Amino acid sequence: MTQDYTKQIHASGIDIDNVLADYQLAVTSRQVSLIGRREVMSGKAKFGIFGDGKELAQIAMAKVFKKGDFRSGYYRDQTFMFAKGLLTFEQYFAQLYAHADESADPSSAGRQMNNHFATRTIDQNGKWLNLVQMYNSSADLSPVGSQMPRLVGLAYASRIYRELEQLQIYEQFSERGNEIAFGTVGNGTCAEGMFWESINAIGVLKSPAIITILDDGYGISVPNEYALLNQNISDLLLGFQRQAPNEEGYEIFIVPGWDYPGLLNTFMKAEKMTRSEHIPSIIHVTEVTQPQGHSTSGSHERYKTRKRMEWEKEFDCNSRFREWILSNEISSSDELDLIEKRAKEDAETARKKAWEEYSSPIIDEKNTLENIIELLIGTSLHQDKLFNLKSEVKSLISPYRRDIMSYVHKALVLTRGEKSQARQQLLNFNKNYLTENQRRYGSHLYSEHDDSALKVQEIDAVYSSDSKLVNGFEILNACFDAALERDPKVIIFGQDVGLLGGMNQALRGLQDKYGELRVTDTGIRELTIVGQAIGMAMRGLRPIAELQYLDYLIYALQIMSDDLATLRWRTNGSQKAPAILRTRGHRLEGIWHSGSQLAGIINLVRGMHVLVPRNMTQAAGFYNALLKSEEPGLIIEVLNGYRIKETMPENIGEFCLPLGVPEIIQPGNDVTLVTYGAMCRIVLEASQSLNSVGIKPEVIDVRTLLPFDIKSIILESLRKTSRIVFIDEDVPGGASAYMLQKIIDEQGGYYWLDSKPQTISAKSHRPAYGSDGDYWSKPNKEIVFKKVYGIMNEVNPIKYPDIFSS
Ligand SMILES: Cc1ncc(C[n+]2csc(CCOP(=O)(O)OP(=O)(O)O)c2C)c(N)n1
Repeated sequence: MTQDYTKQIHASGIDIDNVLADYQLAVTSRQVSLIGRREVMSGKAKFGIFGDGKELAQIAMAKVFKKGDFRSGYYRDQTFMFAKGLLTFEQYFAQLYAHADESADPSSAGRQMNNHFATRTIDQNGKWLNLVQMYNSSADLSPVGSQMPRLVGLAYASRIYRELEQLQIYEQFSERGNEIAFGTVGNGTCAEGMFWESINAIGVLKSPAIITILDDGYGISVPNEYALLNQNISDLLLGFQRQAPNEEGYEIFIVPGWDYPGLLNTFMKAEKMTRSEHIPSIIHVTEVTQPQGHSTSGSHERYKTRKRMEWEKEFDCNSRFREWILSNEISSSDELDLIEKRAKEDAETARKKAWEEYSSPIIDEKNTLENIIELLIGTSLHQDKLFNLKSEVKSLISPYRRDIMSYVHKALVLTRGEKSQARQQLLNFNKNYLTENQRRYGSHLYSEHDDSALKVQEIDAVYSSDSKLVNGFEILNACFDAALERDPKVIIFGQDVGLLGGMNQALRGLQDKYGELRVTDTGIRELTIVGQAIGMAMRGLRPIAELQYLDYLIYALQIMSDDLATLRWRTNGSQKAPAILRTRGHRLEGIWHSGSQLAGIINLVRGMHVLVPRNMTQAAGFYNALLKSEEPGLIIEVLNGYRIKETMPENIGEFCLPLGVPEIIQPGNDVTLVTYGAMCRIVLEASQSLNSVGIKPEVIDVRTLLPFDIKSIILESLRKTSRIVFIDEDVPGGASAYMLQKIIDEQGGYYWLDSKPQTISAKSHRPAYGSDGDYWSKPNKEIVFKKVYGIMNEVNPIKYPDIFSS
């Protein structure tokens, strides 16, 4: 059997001489796992999760992973990362220690916990690198299964690049779609819905993915019998298996995780077929072990039987590998002992170096503070207390920066009211330290480069005497037509967008004009529609993904929040995914067609732009702006605006609206009314009624919730009116409270107030069905009138006598 494998390996071109190098890697990777756990237990790191027991499968995967390929994996993949040269042992430890420096932890600069990997796809200026010349790893996530939705897009991008002739010129992103997207996932995670949705989507999209399921029988302490029907994931997946070579579906492979030649052979077979024919594969790696248990948060002796523990020892992949090498006489036990010894030394050397590099700059900072306190002692009235403070600082052995900050704070409080050169030094240290650390942990939430949506130049819409009055949807239709024409990387997809042209006809005729791959229908799978967009955008495409209604966006909110919104930040600005999400909401009928859960959304997707245009022309201006930038954004169109007439701009494909700049849609002096989206129309109507009783509100459309009023236009208005009301259709305390906080607290609006700031929102319950249900659930023009009139009545009861209670 073994001899057969060996022959096959020879026949397939894999160099058997690499076996010892593989062994060395496997045992060194094991060593760093062991040391990693020890470091956590000794308190030098917060938490550790490791790839022990999974070494061989990852070595096999690494052998077939080529330049241009993408990994979308999970926290067990350290051996793969080592094997491809994407991670050094030192970097592995640096991440464990949370070394907040990109040169030490290139995956996240200390922002992500250990074993969360990423490789740079953009340069220091935010520009795309040549992805086909690199091994690529999309940035990992902790929520299990979340690597799957974007895998859909990473794989589908290869199909798009292969089949769309116009894309052949983008050589930095793809070599004719030859790239494979490699997913890795644990067996426990296969009980997640997003796993199944992604598997189905990849199959339907005929995309070149290889999904490796590392099956160690447990998800933390829960064995497969509680998680998977029949306890066997490859059995469950049989329905996805293609029945004949020319049929659709997956090729499914099963191989034990301790079988080195078997793994090499399986990955080779899968890779060959997937790469050349774009047939997705699933590799179920069985009989995998977890020698140190799940993570540092518990010990597996508590939930594994003695029998299982013995079995895990016997089937440990590294021990089996050693036996295989010896039985095939590839090496001697002396030589293997030597390799193991070297592995220990290498791992220990890397640990030591990583710790020194992590701790020495912090020690330097501590020393600087000590020196400043020493100087303060010479000049302060509180010498004794400062002396004690200095001793405390000195005694910090492995300080965190938070300790240093805390002592700076104490010293500043102690020396309050004093003036000296030493205190000035302390103040400077404080200021610089705050700035440095805010940057260290807070930079790159949004783009800081030329691809920022905030840097897109505003271009006015141009109209002429010939400009036509058309339905709102026709404006969008022309905008998307221009975008598809302009940039072959623009790909639009979602439910009913292809053949039907969208539920609201904004894409009518565009599939006919640009073909099925540019404007495409998808299944009903909001989560993976967004995942598809994320993965495609990570590979340089410009997806516009449609979610049919705002209410259904909640299905995708997890991945928007955890993956798309955090990507740039969690990689410290080394990856981006400029995906545009499109949906519609605000007002129609019923619970699930009129939701406006904006606070929920904007609180969860910091890192994305959230735009809420009041009409389709504004929406078009925002699509154009986002497409000129390379940042992710969500545009929420107004559901009942598609048939309202608007004038078609002459430059529909070019004009751009600025983000973060509200628009005064009705000037006035008495009270500032701040709103957005569909509420603009209602507030304008209320405003007309208010005009009739002598009140002139200034109505402002905020237009974008993220970013929010970066030019303080609302504050300017408030300075004039001294009164303000925030109005929207979210629940009480929702996005209206967000707007209030921005202006009153953040921008200091409280200073200009002569009346209590107020909010008008929908009711706490969900919107009821029908016109009456809508009226009694959402804010209407009478409510707006009443509230604003009430404010003016309080100001001047003679001029504005009470209407509603007496
Ligand atoms: C969505 C989510 N739920 C729970 C967790 C906590 N958690 C972390 S790892 C893990 C077990 C995953 O098991 P499996 O997929 O078999 O992978 P393994 O760790 O065994 O390799 C769980 C439940 C999580 N990270 N994400």
